[in-house]
Amino acid sequence: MKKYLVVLFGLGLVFAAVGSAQAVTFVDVFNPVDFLMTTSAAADDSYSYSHSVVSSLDALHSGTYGFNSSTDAITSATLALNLYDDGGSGDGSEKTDVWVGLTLGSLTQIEFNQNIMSIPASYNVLLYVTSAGTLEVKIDPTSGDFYFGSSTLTVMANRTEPDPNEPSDGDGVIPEPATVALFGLGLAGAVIRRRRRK
Ligand SMILES: [Ca+2]
Ligand SMILES: [Ca+2]
Repeated sequence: MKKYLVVLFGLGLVFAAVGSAQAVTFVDVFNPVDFLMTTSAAADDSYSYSHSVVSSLDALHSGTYGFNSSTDAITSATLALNLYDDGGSGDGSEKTDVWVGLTLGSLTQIEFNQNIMSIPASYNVLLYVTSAGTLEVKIDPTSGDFYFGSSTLTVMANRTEPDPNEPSDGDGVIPEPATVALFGLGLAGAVIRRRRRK
């Protein structure tokens, strides 16, 4: 009998874990027509754009959306950039800075004058993706010329579904812990009294 109880208890834990939180993945691909990025001493040669995993921002975006800040806790976020050389003169020295952040006015530099052939497959941007599921990105070329192909933001989160048994507002009565404790004490007292009578 004890064995069965342990097994049932274990199953209960498994179901509780599955029922409370579920891993979900959201992807936003920003894919404009590829364009040449060049360095210019005279003008601002940077290019900025937005990512969101809440819903598609416009026709240049595609992916799997539906991030909900009220149920989803972000566990990881990565940014993958597709930058490639144009095959022109002076090739091999194409370099860029990369900035990310909450708003265009408060960006953090995550790449410094890096050759585009050497940039990582993806950047960890967990610190910079807002709890709202958005990210601003700025690509700022520092040397040579190269193409911007696309940019992909992948966000993983734990989704906690609201408990259907739990009343959403004040119309259901949830016993307070103190009330429950008093009730428990009362039961224990009744059991002891009954035993003493025997
Ligand atoms: Ca080039
Ligand atoms: Ca493209």
